[in-house]
Amino acid sequence: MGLLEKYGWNTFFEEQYIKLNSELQPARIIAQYSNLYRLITREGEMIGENSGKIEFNAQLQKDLPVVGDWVLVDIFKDDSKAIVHEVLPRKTVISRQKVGKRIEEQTIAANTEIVFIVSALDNDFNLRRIERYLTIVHRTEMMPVLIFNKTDLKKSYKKMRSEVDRIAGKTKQIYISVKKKSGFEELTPLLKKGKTICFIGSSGVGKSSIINFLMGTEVIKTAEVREKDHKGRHVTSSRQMYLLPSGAIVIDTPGMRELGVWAEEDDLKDTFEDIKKIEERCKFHNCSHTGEPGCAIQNAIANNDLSESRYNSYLKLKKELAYIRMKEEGTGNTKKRWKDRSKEIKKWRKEHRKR
Ligand SMILES: Nc1nc2c(ncn2[C@@H]2O[C@H](COP(=O)(O)OP(=O)(O)O)[C@@H](O)[C@H]2O)c(=O)[nH]1
Ligand SMILES: [Mg+2]
Ligand SMILES: [Zn+2]
Repeated sequence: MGLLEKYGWNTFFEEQYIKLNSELQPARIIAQYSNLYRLITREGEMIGENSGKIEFNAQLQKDLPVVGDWVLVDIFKDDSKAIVHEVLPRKTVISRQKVGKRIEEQTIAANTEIVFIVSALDNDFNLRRIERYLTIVHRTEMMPVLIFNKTDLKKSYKKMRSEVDRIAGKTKQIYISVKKKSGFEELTPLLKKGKTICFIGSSGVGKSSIINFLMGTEVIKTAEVREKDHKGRHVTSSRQMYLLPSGAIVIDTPGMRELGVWAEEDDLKDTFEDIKKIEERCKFHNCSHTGEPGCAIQNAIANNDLSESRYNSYLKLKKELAYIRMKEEGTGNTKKRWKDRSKEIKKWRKEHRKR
């Protein structure tokens, strides 16, 4: 098996590549730094950077390569360096909403099959946040799995588990403790050779600890490749891919303090399947659930079949997503974007001349 195949290269990407009839070589982005990448080529691991053209043509962050992407590169053998010229079409991509005022999609990782949404059974445990994570995964073709770490902190997590049961729908739940090395018999069957799994979740829930445990060594603390940034300080990549002994490929991502959901209203139907079902039973087809007679939602809340906080969470997300859509459709936005983008390109060029 070649190196690329080990890192998930398959017929889907092979076909895209053949169609392009390119002289460039395929490579996978395995780590991202501010201006550089680490990538796997047929000839081994290399440092890579974007060509000026790819930077110039990218109008938005989502047009640029991200961890997990398959790209086409030109290799300079002497210094094991590669120039990224093109991104192959993505099979899947997981995105969030960019932090900041501007409404923009921010890609987290590309070409992954499964997403582990990691939470911890500590004071930070939050059902509403889990609903947000589920929504960004439901938007994609990927399979979400809910991982609950730090079971060792609770004498019993029965109550938490029953709360999760009420929001998880069909999504698989796995309860583990890295500290006690327990619960992994449920998780390991998912770590299939050649399949890519992305870990997401708040900072501190144990994503990196789980990956270290699965790797069998402390890769994340000890093997972080450091790149000098232009100020001479050391920076470490926060998005990085690891090849597990099982042959599965995992992507560690930095914790997100606040998750901006990037989705469409329609994506909520998977996260809130229960609410959608209840709504169908309202007497009036266009019921607003705010006091109409025969309202199934209000009835369900009164009977405690539906928790009010879950319903409010649904309404809040719906509002947020409607806002994103409105902003996206707003004219003038694209022009402004283009202006911001050319500023970024100028900055990028300046930095590159320095090096
Ligand atoms: N009690 C307990 N602590 C854990 C467990 N797994 C990880 N931790 C601790 O949680 C903290 C955050 O872990 P880390 O892997 O850095 O989280 P990340 O930010 O999601 O990558 C560290 O201090 C870990 O030692 C566990 O199963 N039980
Ligand atoms: Mg981490
Ligand atoms: Zn109703």
